[in-house]
Amino acid sequence: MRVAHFADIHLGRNLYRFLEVEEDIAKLFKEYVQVAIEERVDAILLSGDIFDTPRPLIRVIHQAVTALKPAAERGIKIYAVLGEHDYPKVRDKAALTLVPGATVLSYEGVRCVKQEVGGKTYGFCGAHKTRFRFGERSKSRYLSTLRSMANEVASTHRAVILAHQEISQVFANSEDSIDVNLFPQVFRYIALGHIHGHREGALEGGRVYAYPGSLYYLSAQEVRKGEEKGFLIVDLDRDVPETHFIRSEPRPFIVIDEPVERVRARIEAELSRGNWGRYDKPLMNIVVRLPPNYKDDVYSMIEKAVAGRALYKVVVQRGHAEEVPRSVGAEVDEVAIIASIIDPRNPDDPEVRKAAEYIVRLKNALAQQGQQERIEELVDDILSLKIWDRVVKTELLTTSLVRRRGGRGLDAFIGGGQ
Ligand SMILES: [Mn+2]
Repeated sequence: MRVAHFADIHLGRNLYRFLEVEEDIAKLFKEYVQVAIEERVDAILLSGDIFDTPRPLIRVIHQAVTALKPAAERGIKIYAVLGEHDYPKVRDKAALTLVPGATVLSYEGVRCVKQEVGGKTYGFCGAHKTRFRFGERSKSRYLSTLRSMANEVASTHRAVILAHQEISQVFANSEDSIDVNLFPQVFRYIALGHIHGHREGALEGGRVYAYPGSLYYLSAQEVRKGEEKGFLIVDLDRDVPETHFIRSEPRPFIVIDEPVERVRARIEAELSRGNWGRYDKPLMNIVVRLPPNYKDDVYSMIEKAVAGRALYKVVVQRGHAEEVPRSVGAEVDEVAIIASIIDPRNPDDPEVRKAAEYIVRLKNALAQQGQQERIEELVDDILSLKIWDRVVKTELLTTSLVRRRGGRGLDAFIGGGQ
């Protein structure tokens, strides 16, 4: 049995507000699903973040349906898990459940499904996206879920697990990482999603893990890192699953980062190379460093330099990034101050300190350009902390105790007016 493995398509991505980006992504996805059909795969795996948001526009849902329908009509199964981008933030259905033929695993009850191909049975399980920074408990719960899924498919010829997850082999410094060796042995192919570049590796017991990465450059950061774009065709029947990486053709993306006096020449040099493959123009992220007292209009200078030859975004940085102070002063302990506001009675409680630390990180991220992803992640982190329940309840309890002490009107509410 052969499968196509995609992840992090981010349909509907609104990059620098260029509609072209959304259209490019939809087109590439449809095209590579077609390639998967021609490669005669029996299933398509979607390892999360297929949509850029949990509530995509109708036209974006339509893009997913249009891309995947030809596969479903040929009897190719579609298995998916959700990522942090497309997981509903409120009680709702995931947009992917609207795609005919798609089975979203570990979302509406079904964790594993079996599929017969050529007289053999294959098992496909999907693990829910989980963050581990809130302690060992969540990690052990995750692993026990994986073990019970492994039991469901233990008797199959080959078992595959889909997970939108950070693993320590790839995300060495992330608090949310898990060692992929801990995944049950029964899963011979670990179909991962999350990072936007291609990564894969072999494990003991003839097991393979892989991130196909996204099909398209979804941020300037990915260009700086030189990520490879594409998807995987995987033969599950070999002793060790055999992966074949198919490179996609994303719109060329140029990142320029120059002091203002050099930016013009650099734009010209990049654009005069001018081979954009199937595209009429490249994407460009132009970081311009300005001296603090610079007064001229950089935006119109750049507009003239580009002259309609690129889809570009300008990021202006005044002074040099290294010189921007990250906090008010080294002697001010911002975390301690915020912790004492969150919970005046237990400012040293580790959970309170952690909440304060995330709030400081969020403040720093807000002070920088281009930290959109990081900001969203931090807001999620802060909201998922358990202390809010306790802190907010304590506050209410205090208020109602004070209230009972008597007084009238507003006095009653604020505590008896003594
Ligand atoms: Mn992700």
